[in-house]
Amino acid sequence: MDLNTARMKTLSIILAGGRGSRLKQLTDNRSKPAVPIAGKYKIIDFPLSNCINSGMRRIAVLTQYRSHTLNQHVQRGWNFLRSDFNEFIELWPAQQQTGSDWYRGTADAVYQNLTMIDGLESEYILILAGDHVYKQDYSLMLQDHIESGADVTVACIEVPLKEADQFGIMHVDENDNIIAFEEKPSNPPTMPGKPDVSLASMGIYIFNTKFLSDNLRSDANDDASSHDFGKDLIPLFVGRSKIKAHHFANSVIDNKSYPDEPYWRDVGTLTAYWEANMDLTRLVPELDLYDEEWPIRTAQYQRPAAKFNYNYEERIGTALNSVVSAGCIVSGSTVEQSILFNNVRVNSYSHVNKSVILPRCDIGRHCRLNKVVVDSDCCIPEGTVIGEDPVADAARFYRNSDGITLVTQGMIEALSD
Ligand code: ADQ
Ligand code: ADP
Repeated sequence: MDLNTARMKTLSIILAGGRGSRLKQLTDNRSKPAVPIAGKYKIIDFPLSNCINSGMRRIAVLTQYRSHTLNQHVQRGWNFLRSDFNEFIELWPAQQQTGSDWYRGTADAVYQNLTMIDGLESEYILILAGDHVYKQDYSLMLQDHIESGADVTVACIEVPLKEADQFGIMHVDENDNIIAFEEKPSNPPTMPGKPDVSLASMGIYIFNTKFLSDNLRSDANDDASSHDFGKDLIPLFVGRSKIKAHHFANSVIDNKSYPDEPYWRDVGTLTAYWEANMDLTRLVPELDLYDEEWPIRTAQYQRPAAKFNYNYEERIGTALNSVVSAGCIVSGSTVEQSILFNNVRVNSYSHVNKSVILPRCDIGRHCRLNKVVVDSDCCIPEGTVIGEDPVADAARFYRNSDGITLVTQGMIEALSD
């Protein structure tokens, strides 16, 4: 089968149902894939854009936890495919199709939709997480999968040993057959000859459809299983089925040379989320969002351009090394190494440093913010200082051990109670 036909015979399934509780109050009212990122996007825009750009345009988004804003975003921004060309992006909410359970785990989420999957008669299934920030050409991974004759191919990336306990960790032989796999091991094994590095699963899988559906059906009846790809199914295939690793570096789309691995982030924690946003304020970010060859799309709204009002007497009113989105007004204040999402206001004599300000926030006059993530729709009262006194921050807001403070609307309201 040529690659073009194979792409059209692939169903992409984006797992977008998880809560992402390590993002703390940022996922109180939205699922992790719906968390805003990089100024104008939501995290799910990355796998969705990768699918479109890879020519894999039959996409199901599986939703469950607090899915309202995610559904809204996908409906408003991602409804441009034509079903008469056999292309679609559909939302598949958990709807108790196989009993009274909600999705019990990632594998169960797919299992519960098997009737729909069977109806689509696809040859291959690409399983993606809805919460990773990266650019990848999945068609190159598909090509690899077809050429190797594998039952399942798992995308992998080298990660530092100190982070390896957060991932599924594998061993491969010289032909990239996966010969061992352990989900989130407390004592992760390292790669041969690389004592500081482990080989991690990216949670991205390509399955032959029949192989997947047979295995999901038997997993569903296994009471000992937690019905999760990483915990249950993938380890089970090792030694029994043809399970191959695909190196992420072989399916990135630009030809740059990377000192380490190409850019890929699972923005699972508040620190990782803050860092992924900060990465984009660098002089030359590793993740190039300005690359017209591989556009990252999103739901677009009509908004005016960003505006900067300079106070010539006091010489303030600018943004330095920052990403400022449409609809923002920075007036008589300084924004430094920060990300302002759409429709943010920063008022006079304020200083915003190394911070991530989500949509529609208003930072009052004379505020100082340092290493703060401000959730959407927050009005920061005049004169508020955050990021200078850890004890005061922890008492009013959520402050983590890396010194990053998260501020939400609820926390601001509690201040005036
Ligand atoms: P985790 O990221 O810990 O590990 P998980 O939290 O289960 O895996 O999330 C995977 C994806 O599935 C996420 O996009 C999440 O939103 C979604 N999801 C979770 N529960 C769901 C449910 N009930 N219904 C629908 N969607 C759901 C996985 C692998 C590891 C691998 C890492 C890489 O298990 O082996 O290393 O991904 O990040
Ligand atoms: P500050 O405390 O910085 O003075 P303001 O809320 O008064 O904050 O806004 C500062 C300036 O931003 C206004 O004087 C105006 O020039 C500009 N501004 C505010 N809202 C808008 C808007 N909707 N369209 C255009 N400019 C605006």
